[in-house]
Amino acid sequence: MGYERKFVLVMVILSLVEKQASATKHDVGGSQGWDESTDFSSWASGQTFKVGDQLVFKYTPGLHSVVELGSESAYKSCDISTALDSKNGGNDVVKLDKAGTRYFACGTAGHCGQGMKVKITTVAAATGTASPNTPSSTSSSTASTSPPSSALLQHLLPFILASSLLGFHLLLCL
Ligand SMILES: [Cu+2]
Repeated sequence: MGYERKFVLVMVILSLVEKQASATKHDVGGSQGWDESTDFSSWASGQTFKVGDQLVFKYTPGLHSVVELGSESAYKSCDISTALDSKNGGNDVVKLDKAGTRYFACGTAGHCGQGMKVKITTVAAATGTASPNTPSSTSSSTASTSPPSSALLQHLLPFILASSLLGFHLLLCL
């Protein structure tokens, strides 16, 4: 009975650690944030956006806003009238809940034209060990470029944590 409960506890901890490791918060524009002077296309090209990740737009409220545009053409022409959604809190979180491309621009007059816009392409979350039915030959280049030792460590870490915790619990019981 008692042992079973501990096992459940360990599994809960494991799943929490795994979730923390997979979802990423992306501060849009990096340290410069959501601002006219930031080069968003080069920032975005250095990021990998996965399903479950979040975008965080940080800016001074009133100075800027975040408008989500519905199409590539609206994005290119800075046509804010077709907005799907808009936010103006200054610390706006957007969850990337599915794969695909989304377009964001600033709603302040003139800012989009000055380059204050970003195109986010979200890819399906690479789960690694959680998808054994996926043929390895079709997996993306990102999987092969990451060193196997660090990937292994990343997957072993929760187990090491959990087993040390379990050991500690058993020690207390004895
Ligand atoms: Cu702006």
